[in-house]
Amino acid sequence: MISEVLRSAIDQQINRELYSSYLYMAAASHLASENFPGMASWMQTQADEEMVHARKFIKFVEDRDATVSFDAIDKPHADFTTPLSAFESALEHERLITRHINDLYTLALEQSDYACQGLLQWFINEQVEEEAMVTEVVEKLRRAGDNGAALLMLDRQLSARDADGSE
Ligand code: OFO
Repeated sequence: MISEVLRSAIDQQINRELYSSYLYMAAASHLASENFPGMASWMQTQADEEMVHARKFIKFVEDRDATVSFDAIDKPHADFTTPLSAFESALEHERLITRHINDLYTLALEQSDYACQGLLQWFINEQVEEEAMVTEVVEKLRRAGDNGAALLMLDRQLSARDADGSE
């Protein structure tokens, strides 16, 4: 069994993971319409990963003999005006997710839920990777600035992202 307070906090995190997927899908669609197919593909891969994250939490709740309570997913709020602002929004979002994962871990400690701590350790490591990955793209985009050739090269490079996040 899982405590009610922890189950409810995981429900909220499931909603955040689904929102993350929605946000990355919106960014992918916007970048595709701006003719950055590589960046769009990168964002779509991330949207798919976020669904995997949501499913990981869902399965955990089910395995603990509890039921997930699904809530409405917010409209994605982010600045997609330029590739740089889209990736900066993604970075800001990942930092927020990291804070929520850390808070969940603190709660799992307070509840002495060792299984949940194990699950969350995976997410803690995942957040380190995700923040590093998005930071790298943001820095490359800042360096590219308005240079069209550099942006096209970066777009081609980002199209090579594998499902595991590596390029
Ligand atoms: Fe972006 O890692 Fe899940 O939310």
